[in-house]
Amino acid sequence: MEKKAVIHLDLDYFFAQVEERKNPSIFGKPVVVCVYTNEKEQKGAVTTANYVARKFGVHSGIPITQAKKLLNGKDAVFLPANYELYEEISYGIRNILFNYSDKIEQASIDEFYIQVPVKEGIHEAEKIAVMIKNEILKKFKLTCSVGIGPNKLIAKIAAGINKPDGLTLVKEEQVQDFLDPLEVDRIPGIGKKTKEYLQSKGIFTIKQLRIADFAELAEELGKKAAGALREAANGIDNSPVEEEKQKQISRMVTITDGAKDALELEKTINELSREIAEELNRVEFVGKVVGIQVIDKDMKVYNRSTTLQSPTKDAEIIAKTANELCKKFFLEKPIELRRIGVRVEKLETIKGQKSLANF
Ligand code: DCP
Ligand code: CA
Ligand code: CA
Repeated sequence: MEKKAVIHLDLDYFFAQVEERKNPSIFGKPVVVCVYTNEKEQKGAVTTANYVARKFGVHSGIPITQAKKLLNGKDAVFLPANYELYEEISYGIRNILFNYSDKIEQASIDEFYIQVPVKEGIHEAEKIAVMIKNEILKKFKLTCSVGIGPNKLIAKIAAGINKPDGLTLVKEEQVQDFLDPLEVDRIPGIGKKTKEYLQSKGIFTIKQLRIADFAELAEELGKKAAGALREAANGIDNSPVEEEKQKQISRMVTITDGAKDALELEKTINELSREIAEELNRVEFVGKVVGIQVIDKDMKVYNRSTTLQSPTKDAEIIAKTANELCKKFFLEKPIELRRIGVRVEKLETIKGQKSLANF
């Protein structure tokens, strides 16, 4: 059987880090990203804060009023959450990951599992993780923390060990030594309540959990929950990286200085469209939505798309639609282009479409 490793990737202080990149003048100050429920009274909750703000006790979920008290006189910056931007960057990062593996599971807006084959050993996965980190840093100027392990559980726990900008590798034979000294709430799913319960039983570390009296835990937590804890404490996790069905096919290129005029850009879009059409033909899919992604010199990402009359895999239709989107975009936003991408989404199988047509 082919050997595999799992990489878990989690962006560091995601919303706040994006805000720092967008506005470098706030770097170094406490930054708090908020969701306001009442704009006037400035009420609401903190979505996240950068590490400078965290030193003063600010963290996700606390009321904004409390954060303001904690940061009183600290020259802190309070910003409203800009979900559209975070989603776009999340989408861009996902696209980067597909260059390294096609087995990708997005676990949240800033978290991904990436399964990679390793023939020679897990160090191959480490190399891939380093390349991914570098590419995300280069393209989005964002740091992330990654964990590499024999399964999703170990990769996820490892990613949380050295934040920010961390990289933690746990080999199969190191799993138990890695887990044993950690506190029980490093195991995903162990929240405050379970932690307190376990502590009341004298169980603080994963090792203590591993050797605890299972019958006693099962009696109080239920057999299923206790069983899950025991498996986790032993580093066992057989859950697969849930590969999403391919939702889109995209191609992207960096624009060199010579290719900035409209004609050059059109040629580039035609070429990308041709590549996408080839891929659609290969996998026997057609798509109903054609989109473009434009990234400007400050890494700002823009997406535009159109729904077609009927699904296609035709290079000319894709190219024509993408070129129209592009022209419209540049009329509305004359930005300095760095990268351009074309994508086809809302994919369906040609077979499925045929049977629909025959119906
Ligand atoms: N988030 C939120 N409300 C929460 C928790 C998180 O809105 N209660 C948002 C803001 C975070 C993003 O989700 O930036 C990712 O959550 P994480 O838990 O991964 O936290 P961060 O990325 O902010 O920080 P860390 O560096 O600890 O991963
Ligand atoms: Ca994060
Ligand atoms: Ca996260």
